[in-house]
Amino acid sequence: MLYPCKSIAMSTLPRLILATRNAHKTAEIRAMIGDRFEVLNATAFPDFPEIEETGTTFLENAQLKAEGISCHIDGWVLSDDSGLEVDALDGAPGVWSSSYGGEEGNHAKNNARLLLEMAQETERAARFRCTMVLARGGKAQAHFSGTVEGRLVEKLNGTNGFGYDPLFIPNGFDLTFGELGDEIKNSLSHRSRALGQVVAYLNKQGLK
Ligand code: ITT
Repeated sequence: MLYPCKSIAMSTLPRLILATRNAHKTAEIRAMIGDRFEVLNATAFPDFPEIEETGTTFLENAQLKAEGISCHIDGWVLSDDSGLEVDALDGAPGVWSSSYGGEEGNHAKNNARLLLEMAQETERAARFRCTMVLARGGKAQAHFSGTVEGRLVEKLNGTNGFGYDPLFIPNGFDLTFGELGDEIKNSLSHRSRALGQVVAYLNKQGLK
């Protein structure tokens, strides 16, 4: 008697390991390249260490994360260090975007502090920046960067995305990333611009 084949939970796509536990970054990256790569993040590997972000630039932190994870697994590892730079605040919160409100990863507190710091400011220009590092065998192989310019609004608008998205309007639009939604964000974000270069690089290495 013949039995129907069981579906096997294994992907035939090339694997890309993200050196992050941030579910939002992972979801965005997966939405952008999940049809071309099997995208896993550090939560799939409970033995991976926590990497301390002791750098003072996006590139330093991205390199620490990519190399720190890549020495524990074969294959390509991709890190993402990103943040918001505000002109009126001399580039703050920048590299310290995720703890700006005093508590690591607390987006409500980060946004509350940003609103407070910007309350009297008329100069509202800001940008998101993303630096990605690809590592293999514990060594960084290449780095990539993407930015999206825009301006800050005076109150939270929208619930899409994460982090500072409800406060940021990208140039050319009148709505925040929080209102525009994933599809538009992923078509022009700092992350998508860096990721486009990552994919081109991996394709050149024969990974398609
Ligand atoms: P990993 O280090 O594990 O990747 P993380 O959340 O600590 O995760 P970062 O150190 O790169 O990541 O800090 C990113 C912070 O920058 C994030 O917490 C947000 O506050 C902000 N940020 C980055 N990209 C963003 C985006 O697309 N939209 C809104 N805020 C963003």
